[in-house]
Amino acid sequence: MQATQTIEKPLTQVKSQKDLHKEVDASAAWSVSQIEALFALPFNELMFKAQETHRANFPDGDVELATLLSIKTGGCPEDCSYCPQAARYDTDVKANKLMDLDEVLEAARAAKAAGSNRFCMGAAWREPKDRDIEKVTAMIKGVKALGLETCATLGMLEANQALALQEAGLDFYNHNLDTSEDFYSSVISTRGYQDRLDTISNVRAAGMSVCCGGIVGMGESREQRAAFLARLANLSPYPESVPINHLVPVAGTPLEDQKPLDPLEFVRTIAVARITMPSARVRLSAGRQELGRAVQAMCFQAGANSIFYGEQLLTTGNPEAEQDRQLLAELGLKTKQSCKAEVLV
Ligand code: SAM
Ligand code: DTB
Ligand code: SF4
Repeated sequence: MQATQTIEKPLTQVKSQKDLHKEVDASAAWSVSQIEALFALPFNELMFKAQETHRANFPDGDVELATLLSIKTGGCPEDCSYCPQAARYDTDVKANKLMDLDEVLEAARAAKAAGSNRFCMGAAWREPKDRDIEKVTAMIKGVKALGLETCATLGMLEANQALALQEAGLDFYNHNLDTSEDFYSSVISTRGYQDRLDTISNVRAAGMSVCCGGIVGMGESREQRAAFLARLANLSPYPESVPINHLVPVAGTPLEDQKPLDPLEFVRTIAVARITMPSARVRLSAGRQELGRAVQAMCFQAGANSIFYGEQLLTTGNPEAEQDRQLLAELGLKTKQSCKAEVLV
């Protein structure tokens, strides 16, 4: 049984990110009711706690820039209700084959030139075949050699596939829990929650960092949002990167008419993610265009310290890079320094 943690847990002193991550993880365990209690705090109280946690864990206060590239778009056999890439929904997305290595590297070079820290390659697969893994490992090696952090999101992974990606130099694997376990079955039926947890544990066992978050605003209750964050925060250790997507309701998907979540509830969700996963990079992900500048500014105050950067997510739009640079500059936010180029052996 996991130990519980009070909301009043004292802040950890400033230490290296790696130490903090291990230390916090050892004692972290959140009940759904504790997380609901955070959600229920007066707004300013919640924001204050989130800021305190953020400052104690990220003294540099920088924002990470991650650029996405859809290396294999559309035609996916899964039925995720939010996703424009599912073959069964009549959306504007056309299915494409896996991109060539050269095209991927060209996009990665452009991302690097625009100041990106991380390059994340996404594929609309239920799970990759072994021959896909071979092609993606060449991409990972090439992107890594440019001096970018690498991330991939290719669907479910077997242990040997995770190992092959890690050996190629993959730093992060993105695989989302997406929502709470009890809401999950109303969103996706073609694979289960446990399948997701199994992939995450294969990624960990292979020695890669985990990028795992989800989507809010799909019609879930606050309690279900709290349960979703509890699952993330209680992963042992909790993910190093936590993308929080706001649903982008795409025409043709079952969620096309979903009413948007109250923006303040979205900001609360970011704050609660920051408090419960103090040393994780909390990424303001899909849906930023719809949020607008003021809500995004509140999200940064609430502890978001990463964004998807570049005018395209996978198939939907994102703010222009220049617009984001201006927003960050206006808010006086620094961007994370890019990691150094690595020499391929
Ligand atoms: N096929 C792989 C998978 O499902 O893991 C990787 C790509 S999938 C598009 C990655 C994530 O994008 C999903 O888990 C979901 O959280 C997010 N996503 C997809 N469509 C979205 C939408 N319309 N709005 C917000 N987030 C979305
Ligand atoms: C994540 O959590 N969000 C990104 C990334 N991981 C792969 C994807 C967002 C996709 C939004 C819809 C689209 O552009 O197709
Ligand atoms: Fe396929 Fe991933 Fe979209 Fe689900 S979220 S339909 S698995 S591409």
